[in-house]
Amino acid sequence: MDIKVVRQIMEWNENCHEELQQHFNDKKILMINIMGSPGAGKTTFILKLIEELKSENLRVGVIEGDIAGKIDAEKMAEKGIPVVQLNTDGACHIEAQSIKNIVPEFDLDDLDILIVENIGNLVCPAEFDIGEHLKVALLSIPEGDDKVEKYPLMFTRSNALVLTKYDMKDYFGFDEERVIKNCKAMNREAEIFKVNSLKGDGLKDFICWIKGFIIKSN
Ligand SMILES: Nc1nc2c(ncn2[C@@H]2O[C@H](COP(=O)(O)OP(=O)(O)OP(=O)(O)O)[C@@H](O)[C@H]2O)c(=O)[nH]1
Ligand SMILES: [Mg+2]
Ligand SMILES: [Zn+2]
Repeated sequence: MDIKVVRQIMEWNENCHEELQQHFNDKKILMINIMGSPGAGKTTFILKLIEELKSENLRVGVIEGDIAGKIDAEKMAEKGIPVVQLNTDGACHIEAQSIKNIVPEFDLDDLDILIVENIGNLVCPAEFDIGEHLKVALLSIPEGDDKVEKYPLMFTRSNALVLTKYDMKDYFGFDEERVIKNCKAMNREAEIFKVNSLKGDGLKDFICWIKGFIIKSN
């Protein structure tokens, strides 16, 4: 399968977040922006999530954001998932204009959900709205239980915090209460999920939550 690769060019001023969101509403697409550090488990989470969503007849497309290469897009394509690779050539976040440029590559009438895997970075992806309905921050257990305090914007602006690699919890002395307390203190509405993406444990709760946002066709 040939993977379309699009480059992000940072020469615009227009913020088309609201226009994009309206377009997704018109097309009845739920758009989810997945963020987190390099290696937090974003791709593994998305792959397992889509596997489970498929069994519920929900159709998902993916935009894979990476500074370079198409390793993650290839993983999606292998599973027959409609995917476009966005390469930022060094930029450490995705902007709305890039999403606007890429959206025509998808047949939105054939999708229910569009997922963006943002650049691996706990800092500036949180600053940019990219047409999404939901921002989801992934924090993996091995990264440590102080990250919510050290990178507050990510956890303040996200609708959900997913603790990934939850199967590793006993090996890293991870103080889950500390993380939840700090996250809730800065973002009372944040949903919190605990997931092992290798096996899918904990994904059901996440799916149940996003289903509340799926825009029904009729
Ligand atoms: N034990 C365990 N390992 C996991 C889990 N999720 C991901 N991993 C592993 O963590 C590593 C990184 O996972 P990726 O899904 O590639 O992480 P990513 O956030 O997409 O990484 P970048 O795209 O490079 O930022 C891989 O070796 C995965 O197999 C999990 O729930 N449990
Ligand atoms: Mg990835
Ligand atoms: Zn950046």
